[in-house]
Amino acid sequence: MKALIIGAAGFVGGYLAHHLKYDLGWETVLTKLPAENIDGDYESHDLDILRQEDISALLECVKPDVIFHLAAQSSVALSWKNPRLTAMINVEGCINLLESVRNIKDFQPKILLIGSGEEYGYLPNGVSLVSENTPINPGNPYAATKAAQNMFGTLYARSYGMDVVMVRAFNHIGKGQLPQFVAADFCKQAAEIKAGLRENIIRTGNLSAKRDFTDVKDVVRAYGLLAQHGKNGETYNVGSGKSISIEELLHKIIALSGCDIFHETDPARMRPSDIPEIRADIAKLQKDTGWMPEIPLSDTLREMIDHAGKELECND
Ligand code: A2R
Repeated sequence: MKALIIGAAGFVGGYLAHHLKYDLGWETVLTKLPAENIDGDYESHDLDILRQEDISALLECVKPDVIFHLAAQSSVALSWKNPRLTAMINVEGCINLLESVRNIKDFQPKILLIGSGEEYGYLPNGVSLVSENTPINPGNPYAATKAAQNMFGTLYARSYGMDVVMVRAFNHIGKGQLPQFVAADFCKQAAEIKAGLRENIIRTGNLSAKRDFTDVKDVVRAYGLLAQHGKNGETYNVGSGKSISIEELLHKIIALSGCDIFHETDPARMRPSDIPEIRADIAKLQKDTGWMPEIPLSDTLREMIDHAGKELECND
């Protein structure tokens, strides 16, 4: 099996590349933006997904069996500041990929379009567990673009018979994640306190929201299984199926740090219009692939705190 990961220099790409090459034994080719770097022993190509002719040339040359489309503007905050850029990368970029595949004769790769649990957005009253059939109601520009990506994928599968599978990934966490995401932010702050670099107060946003967290290594295993067993034109939630409050997450991180840590609300970290609770119904994913999350949350958080501590030592 030959896989191509588009947008492999981001947070998920490294984990997915490692899983495909070393756990599944697949030939694994990566793309990155020219200014980005990729660690490890992989064939890699520079690619900007806004340049359709470059996507077509690369596909003609690599001819992958499976394409994982990770390239994105993935920051919700930046999507508010620059919705046009977000739409260009996330929607136009995806159309460029779908059109490139469609225009190559006798070429029928499986395409995994990686979207987000954010697509569900505001939920009907009393609903927190969302299946793929729950109506989507995006609450920010990033989510709107990912919803559009999902619709284009579904359309191309139905209308052109292309083998496209859509994913809605819920919060995935692991070492190496940028501190703009809540778990990585708290782990970094805890590591700084542990190292004596700051007062023992973690600054937080809204603590009452409940979210569905999964280790990124479990998430990429789901992507590998969906590439093999995901059904053409279908959307799959990828998450743990459980939710925990950000407050509970914070207390786990504090306990794992082994330090006496207090917390304080920081208005700059409060997000407007938060959705109180969301968790993924993963029955469809489990039925079609047999996937189950395996890594306990506390193992992931411990690894993240240790990694953040090591990074502080390296930056010394
Ligand atoms: O924005 P950068 O410089 O971090 O680069 C990102 C890259 N990217 C692009 N690649 C090709 N052509 C473009 N025009 C373009 N613009 C941005 O895609 C980054 O290296 C990669 C996406 O990685 P992350 O932002 O770290 O996302 P992550 O966490 O790996 O998530 C993978 C996928 C994304 O589609 C998310 O929206 C979804 O999973 O949840």
